[in-house]
Amino acid sequence: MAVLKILRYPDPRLHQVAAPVEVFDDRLRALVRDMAETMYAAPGVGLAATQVDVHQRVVVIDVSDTKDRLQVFVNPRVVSASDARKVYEEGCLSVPGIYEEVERPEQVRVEAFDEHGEPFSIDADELLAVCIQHEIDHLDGKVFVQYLSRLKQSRIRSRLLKSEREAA
Ligand code: GNR
Ligand code: NI
Repeated sequence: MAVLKILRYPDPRLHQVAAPVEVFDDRLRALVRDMAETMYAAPGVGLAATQVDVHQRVVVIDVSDTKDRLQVFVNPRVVSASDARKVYEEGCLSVPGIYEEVERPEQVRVEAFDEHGEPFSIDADELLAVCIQHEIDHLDGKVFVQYLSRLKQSRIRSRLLKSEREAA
């Protein structure tokens, strides 16, 4: 088990598109365990493999208050989305200290595989719906700040580069 290092925006590796998982082996399950440990340590409600510089389509989520309901999504796909949209104030472990409103479909149906290769489908709403869409975006190389205006994106980029310099 290990807590992995989380890439920070504007690291260009956050924009790599992750490849589908083809083999459901112990290596995948070790990655899932390390990602869960990293998410709980952060703490966060979700983590995409892209954020730990592994460019495979793996996501972990736990939106429970008790932090004992890990959900694993391998090769997740949104197969349908509600017409209704909802604005939610999002944050991201790769964009620390920044919280901004993003509008997304309120409900989504997601198909995925678990870490043993078993397919499943879920209807997500509320925070889970926000989170799974946010995580699938990471797998596609997209960070939530890309929904904001270019001015806001450039301010966020400058702020994070400055805090990186000050931390060095
Ligand atoms: O911990 C997280 N909280 C969060 C809050 C609102 C919308 C999305 C998220 S996901 C985030 C963890 C993260 O960065 N996942 O990629
Ligand atoms: Ni994120």
